[in-house]
Amino acid sequence: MQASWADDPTLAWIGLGANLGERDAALRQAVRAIAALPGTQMRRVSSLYRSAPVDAGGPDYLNAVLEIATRLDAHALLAALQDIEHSAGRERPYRNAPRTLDLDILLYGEQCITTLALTVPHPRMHERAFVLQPLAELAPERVPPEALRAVAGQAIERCQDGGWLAG
Ligand code: A4P
Ligand code: MG
Repeated sequence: MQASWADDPTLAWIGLGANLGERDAALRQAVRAIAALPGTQMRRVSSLYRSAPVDAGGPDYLNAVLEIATRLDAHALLAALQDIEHSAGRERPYRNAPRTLDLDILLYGEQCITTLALTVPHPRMHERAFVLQPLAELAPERVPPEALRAVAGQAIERCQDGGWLAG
């Protein structure tokens, strides 16, 4: 059994999305809940973006990316994020259904992880402006310029700087 605690904190980037309910309040609450996880420290948050649904229907999304330093291992972090999604009323009627809160692990340090439960880097992140644009604000070295160029045609608007967290 893999240990849930690492000796040194790992930098990780979490993608946040919501397209149902009080979207900005849900994202703010999620950031607070992630920052309160054991062994976890919030470092920075990106601007807030409004984006048209990609490969999905329903209302526009609000999206952002959060940078944390955590001693939780990647699977323990995933389980914690799923608990937070559940607390926000997340339901999963079908794949890519509209959602009150989606929390995805985009990057976990330099690790590449492929298990039944978890794929890191997130397998679809390089196809999505709503991930790459906010991630590039925080960790430009992790976003290849050609990937950003490839998603330049997607409908996305930066609607607030990092101050959105203050509400
Ligand atoms: N899983 C595997 N790898 C990861 C990871 N790196 N992070 C597994 C999080 N979860 C990961 O996810 C299904 C399963 O993926 C989990 O049980 C976990 O073990 P889910 O959130 O329950 O459901 P889902 O919606 O089917 O998948 P997912 O991965 O969230 O979908 P996507 O591909 O991320 O797409 N358009 C805009 N504009 N903005 C959005 O935020 N989001 C989606 C969701 C589609 N279109 C969007 C947006
Ligand atoms: Mg998800």
